[in-house]
Amino acid sequence: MSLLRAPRIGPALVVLVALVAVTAPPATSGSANVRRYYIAADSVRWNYAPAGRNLITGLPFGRDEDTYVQNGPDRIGSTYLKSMYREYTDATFTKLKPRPPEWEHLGDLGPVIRAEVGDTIEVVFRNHTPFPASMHPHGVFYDKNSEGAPYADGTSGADKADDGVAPGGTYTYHWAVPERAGPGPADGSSVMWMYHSHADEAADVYAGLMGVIIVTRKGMARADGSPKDVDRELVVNFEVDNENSSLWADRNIADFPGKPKSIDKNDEGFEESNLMHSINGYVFGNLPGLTMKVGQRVRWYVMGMGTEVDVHTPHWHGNTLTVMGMRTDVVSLMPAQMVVADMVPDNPGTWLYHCHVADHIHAGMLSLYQVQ
Ligand SMILES: [Cu+2]
Repeated sequence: MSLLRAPRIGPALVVLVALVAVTAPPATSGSANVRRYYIAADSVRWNYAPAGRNLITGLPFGRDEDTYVQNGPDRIGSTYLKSMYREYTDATFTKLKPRPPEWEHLGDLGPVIRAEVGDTIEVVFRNHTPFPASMHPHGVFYDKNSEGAPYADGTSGADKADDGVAPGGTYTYHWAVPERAGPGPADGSSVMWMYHSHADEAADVYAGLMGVIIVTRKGMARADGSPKDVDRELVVNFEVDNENSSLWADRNIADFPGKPKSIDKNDEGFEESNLMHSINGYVFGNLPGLTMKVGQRVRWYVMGMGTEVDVHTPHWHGNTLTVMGMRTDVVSLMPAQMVVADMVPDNPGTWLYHCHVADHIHAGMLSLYQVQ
């Protein structure tokens, strides 16, 4: 069932969504496939802290955390209307593909799009939100009619149709996956590229329109596109979601605070309360599903997004990783930077995984991962 398709978003709509996006098996499998996905931008009601408590401390939220998660007369709290990419079963866009348990941790990210070098990716995109939206991929090969970004690039007519798909509209993006979109000489068997809406780039991304493409080296992919030499894949995005700059900002103010008319949008305290220091759309340990087993070959695809405050240093407790052949337990992320880190966990337990920037720790950019 498509939950929130109407451009008009009322309280009813808000009842919706357990986010159920999905990673799909491709329409076909084998070598040189066309991998087809049906992805919509949906209007979703998203809770950054669904557990309602701080799962890092194990305690109820205190005053400092309340800044970000407590609803009130002049505070939105932890739940916001957002736009998110979600995968459907076919071109009717009536049935969401269930998101499998291993991808539960994707949170507010869209479905993982997969390809092996040599494949072509085809995305049938429908915009169910009340704002223009697009799909702009990094890394893969696209013509001007599949770039998903409006600017003065000398194109016109049909080459502009991808730039921003109108509410209710549908557009099909074609992305080729040549050698240069796959792993380079120093990479492992797969690389990750982000995709995001670029109709109104920053506001679209803050609204929630972001996901990843994983490209596997030719000859190294299973039928579903995943790398043969990896047992567990995890995708993680560190971002200060600035809800003040989201497409939905005015709508969130109108819908959630007790006294929306008393809100001064430029009030510093109000602005701070809408800076959601999140990992895949979760704060204070609420991100579920970062699970693995001792001895598994685990690949972490890590990225950042946002603005100048989005300098993040994800740090894994308990285990170490290699990045481009070098050992570490911290990686560096600037906005839109993508890093692939491999781990073979030897240390079972529940471990902290958090941004090491002090200010971001206090604001909730923390999660847990489990090694069984
Ligand atoms: Cu950070």
